[in-house]
Amino acid sequence: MTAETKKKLTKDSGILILLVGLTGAGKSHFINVLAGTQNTAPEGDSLTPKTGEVGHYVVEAPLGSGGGTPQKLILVDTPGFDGETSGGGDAAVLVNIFKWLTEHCDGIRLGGIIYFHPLTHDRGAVHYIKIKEANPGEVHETSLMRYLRGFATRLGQNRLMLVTTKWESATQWKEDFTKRHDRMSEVWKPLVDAGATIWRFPDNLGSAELIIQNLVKQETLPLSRIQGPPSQESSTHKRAVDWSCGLLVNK
Ligand SMILES: Nc1nc2c(ncn2[C@@H]2O[C@H](COP(=O)(O)OP(=O)(O)OP(=O)(O)O)[C@@H](O)[C@H]2O)c(=O)[nH]1
Ligand SMILES: [Mg+2]
Repeated sequence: MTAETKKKLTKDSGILILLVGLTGAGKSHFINVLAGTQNTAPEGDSLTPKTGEVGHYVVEAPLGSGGGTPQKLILVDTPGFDGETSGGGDAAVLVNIFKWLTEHCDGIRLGGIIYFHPLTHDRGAVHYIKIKEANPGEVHETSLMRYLRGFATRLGQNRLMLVTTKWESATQWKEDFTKRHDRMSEVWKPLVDAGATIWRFPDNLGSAELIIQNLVKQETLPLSRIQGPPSQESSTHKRAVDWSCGLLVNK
């Protein structure tokens, strides 16, 4: 397992998997579980956002029960949504992701995107939907939900994995987290309708491997699937902003 920063990532480097999610949801922790170490990707404490910049880690893809040829995974760790580490909120996180992909990748194939949500967030649905008190029947999606729907739509079936984390905290909460997970599944229905799938990560290697195996058993995709067609715009920043705005457009 290594953190590599200089060489461009090509189709021979491995399969790229993008890890995104709320700050503190456990993106970096997931990498460490897969790597079998505690400090490959720096994890945060319980109070402050940690990962401030996009970066990647290389791990061997877990082989399924049928064996197969060993492959490398390029796990891309990203700053958390709602973390405000870079200022500018979720849109700024997306702009950073686009810039990183543009600067560091040259032909690498995409396996998919894993999105993390911690069940410890009370009223976790607020990250995705808003319901007006005056009209409870009217549900509005947050921009985060619309970004995720943009990813799901562009990726197609089974490529956006929505993963609930921090299951073992349920014992301290004295609450059945299955209910929270099921509630999130209802909230995420528009994402599932767009092709996303929902998974549980009870903080062990087996469940991390299961999630990864279900991604990599499918054909890989060109990175352009999420980046969109080549733009005439010469400035990377402008292209990144156009891209993040494009994700908001419902298609
Ligand atoms: N109990 C439990 N703790 C977890 C789990 N995942 C992460 N943690 C802990 O939660 C804290 C935050 O995890 P990180 O992996 O740093 O979260 P992150 O999503 O990378 O957060 P940012 O880098 O701020 O975006 C750390 O103390 C982790 O050890 C989990 O599944 N269960
Ligand atoms: Mg992190």
